[in-house]
Amino acid sequence: MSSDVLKLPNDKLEDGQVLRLYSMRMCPYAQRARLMLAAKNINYDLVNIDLNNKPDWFFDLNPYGEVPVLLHNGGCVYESLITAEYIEEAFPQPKFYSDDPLVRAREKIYFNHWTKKGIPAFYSLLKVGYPDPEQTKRLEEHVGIMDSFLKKLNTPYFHGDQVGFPDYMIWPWFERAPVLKDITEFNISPEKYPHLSAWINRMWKDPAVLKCMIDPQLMIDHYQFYRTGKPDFTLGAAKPAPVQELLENLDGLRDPTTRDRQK
Ligand SMILES: N[C@@H](CCC(=O)N[C@@H](CS)C(=O)NCC(=O)O)C(=O)O
Repeated sequence: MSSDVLKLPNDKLEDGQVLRLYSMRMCPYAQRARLMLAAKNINYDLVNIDLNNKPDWFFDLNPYGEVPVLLHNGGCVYESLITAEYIEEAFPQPKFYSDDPLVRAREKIYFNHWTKKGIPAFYSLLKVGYPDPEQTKRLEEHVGIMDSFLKKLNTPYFHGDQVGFPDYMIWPWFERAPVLKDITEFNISPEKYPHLSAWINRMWKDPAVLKCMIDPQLMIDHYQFYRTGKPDFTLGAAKPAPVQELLENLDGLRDPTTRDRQK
């Protein structure tokens, strides 16, 4: 699995690989797909896209120009939740969604809440980059709701007694909790969020979580850049990223709105 060679959509898959995922190392949305693939032990071709230099053909795959994008059986799927659901359905064993429609609906409520309310609050605070009281309160509310879901469920995971689909959909942002704490002092303490804290500790023991874990230093470096509006998406690539040079030229950073197609 070589992730530093940019492969075109019609490039042949290597023997033993069944699909290709376009990703970006630090992307939590792409991590949703990576977690599902890891949990199901599926071989795939991982290709990281430099989101500052997207090839034109990438927009043919996903008009939003975002990762993750999954290629399988001549088709193309994007949007992380849809992609993860596709993986669950296309590779049904082992199963990570419940067969019971009511349980499945409830599980969707959990990750839907996190996606619609928690994630925007997470990024608003991260972008401020210091312990802003208003944004902290907003995030506390939604992290609190996630804690109360688990409390009401009274099971170790959002999926029940075992890790499952909702857990993997929510996890990537909680893996980033230490970075958020580092930058904004937002703390998911066991005193304030006992159920969620216990879930985080359990999730850290999951083999798929460990397999998809992002180097914490890489994550810290990424989010420092992220706050400047000009993240370096090649951090951690086989070729060393020019971190020092970028840091020295912060004033000259391109406006993030110009992040677009490769010329
Ligand atoms: N709603 C999308 C969001 C995906 C997303 O925002 N991905 C980011 C990377 S973490 C991206 O590709 N951004 C494009 C860019 O920065 O130009 C999903 O769930 O897949």
